[in-house]
Formats: sequence, C-alpha cells, structure tokens
Amino acid sequence: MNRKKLQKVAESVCRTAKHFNKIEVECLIKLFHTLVVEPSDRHATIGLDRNTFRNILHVTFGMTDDMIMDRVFRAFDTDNDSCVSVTEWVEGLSIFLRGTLEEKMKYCFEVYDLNGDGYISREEMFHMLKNSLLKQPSEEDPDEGIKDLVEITLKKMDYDHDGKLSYTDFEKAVRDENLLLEAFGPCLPDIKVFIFACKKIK
Ligand SMILES: [Ca+2]
Ligand SMILES: [Ca+2]
Repeated sequence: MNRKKLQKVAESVCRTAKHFNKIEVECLIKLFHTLVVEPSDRHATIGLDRNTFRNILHVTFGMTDDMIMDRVFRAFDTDNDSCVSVTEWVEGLSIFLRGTLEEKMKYCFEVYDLNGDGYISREEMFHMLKNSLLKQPSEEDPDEGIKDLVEITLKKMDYDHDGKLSYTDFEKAVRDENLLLEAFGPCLPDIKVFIFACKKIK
C-alpha cells in the first residue's frame, strides 16, 4: 500500500475509531496488511476470515478459549459478512485496547451472550465457566462445583431475579465491582503482548 492510499484509509478510519490518533491508526492498518492474506482477485474484499482472526487472538493476545474467540470475532465483524475489514479491525481494537468502561461492558456482554438473544443464561454461564476454570482432578463431580458457581454468580449479578442476566443486570454488577467485567472468561487482551507486536512492524 502506498503512502497516499494509507493516509486516505487512515483518515476515514480515524473518524470512527475514537481512541487512536492518526499515527496509531496508520500503524494498525499496516499491521492489518501484514496479517491479511491478499486475495488473488484484486476487487475482492480484503479482510480477516474467522480462522485467521482466531489465530491472531491466540498468538498475539494469548487467548485460548475457542468459544470466546468465536464470539470476539462476531463482535468485531459488525456488518456480519464473516470477515473483519480494515475499518472493523481498527474500530474493534479501539474498544478492545482503549475502550471506556461503558464500551468494554457492551463488548463483554456481547461476547458472553453466546446465542445473541440479549441475555446471559444459566446454560451460557455454565459453558463459559466450565471452559475457563481449570479442572480439579480430585473433585468427584466437577459439574456440581460449576453449577454452584453459576448460582453464586446469579445471586450477585441478577438484580431483577429472573434467572438470567440482562445487560442492565450486567452493567449494574460491573459498575459495582469492576472485576466482574470478565466474570465469564478473559475476552480482553493482554496489552503488553500487543505493544510488542506493534513495535515489531514499525
Ligand atoms: Ca465484516
Ligand atoms: Ca443468551
């Protein structure tokens, strides 16, 4: 990509990715182009498909949970075309790396609401906690322990007592105790790893 084109793309992306300055946006666009596989047809949309994106989450951000990584992909792919475009990439990272608490709450809720119905259900909590907790080999029935944990979590976060978490419940609980933001598994990056990746391409 030549300098002029890079600047043009950066300018347009800057308008929506609020938390980065222009130099950072340019760096992220360059990074995007080192990660993306250029299609043979030059008119095809250039983007990161699910597998490439999951690989980046794994290698660059140290994520391991397949279910969570799939949801992170969905959160980045805002127009739902199964590919993360350069704009979606920078906008997503703007929240992922620098988002306000509000933006991060919305993002985490979207990730944790596995079926996208607007609620985090008992079953969804169970799946995520089972995946994110290390198995204790000594425990006779590890599922029982996770079920207990789901009930404890509901008791703490389900303010309107309907047995599932709405965004309002989630927001209230996280505002009260910020650590609950990633209650159901890590879905925000390890910043140090990322800064290293950015420095390498400069
Ligand atoms: Ca997309
Ligand atoms: Ca749900």
